[in-house]
Amino acid sequence: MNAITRLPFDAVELGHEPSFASREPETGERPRRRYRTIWISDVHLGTRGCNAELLIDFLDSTDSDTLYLVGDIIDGWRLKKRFYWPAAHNDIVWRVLKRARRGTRIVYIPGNHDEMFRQFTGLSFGGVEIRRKAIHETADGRKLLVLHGDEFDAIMLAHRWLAYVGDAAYGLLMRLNVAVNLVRRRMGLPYWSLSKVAKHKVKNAVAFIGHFEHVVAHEAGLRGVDGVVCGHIHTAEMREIGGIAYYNDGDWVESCTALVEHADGRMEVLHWADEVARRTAVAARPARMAA
Ligand SMILES: [Mn+2]
Repeated sequence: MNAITRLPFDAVELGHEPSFASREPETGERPRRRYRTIWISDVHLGTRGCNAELLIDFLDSTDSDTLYLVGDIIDGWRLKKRFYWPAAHNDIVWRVLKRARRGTRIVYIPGNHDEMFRQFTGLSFGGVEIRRKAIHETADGRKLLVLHGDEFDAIMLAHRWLAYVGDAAYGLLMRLNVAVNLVRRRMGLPYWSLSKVAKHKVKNAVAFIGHFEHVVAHEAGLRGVDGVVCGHIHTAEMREIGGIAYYNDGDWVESCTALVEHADGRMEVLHWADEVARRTAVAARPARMAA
């Protein structure tokens, strides 16, 4: 193995494009699924919880006219405490910037974990527009308010004690989730969200999520839009609440989900771990039959 090809800084000095990771970027083996719009949020780059591999796979498998990054993309809180930045996290930034260069409109709405970027609201970097919130018009003419969702935390004050108690338990659960999936991957099993299962079993968490959804939909209704797209609570959803379409694109820590708009304005939540599991099952079938 040639050492130079593995060191991006040597490559820069030699005048080549820096190769950020051990794998070839954007191999393009699969045809990309085309959507009108894609929303992703709560990626939490800079933490061990981020499922970078699945997100890279998603970015390499899809394309869209517009991509919304709906907050908590980079976890500045965690990075401040402890610097963690593996090559795969660079790969994600690289892919997003390359998308902008290919002509995708990219709107970045920072959340509470990447609030340091909020000071750049109204500016544009490398073709990425930074906004506090946005109004998206769907192909079927509906107006959707797009925001991260932490702006409703104040209204959710009644649930603060739960958030506080929940935080410690949540951290432990996340570490467990990483450990469980490390073992699963070694055993050749697909990604499985422990926290997703646990969270849906905890009644309080369900009540909290339900309350958040109602608050967000109500606030969106007051602003005269047809619907709202947010993230923040790491729970993908798509439903009607009081005449308002509530969409949540989920996250890439627990559920690995994205919200997409098809060419005709139809919306869908994609569960990427399931998509990958399905693809590998299909690929493995002939081998299993031969054995
Ligand atoms: Mn958040």
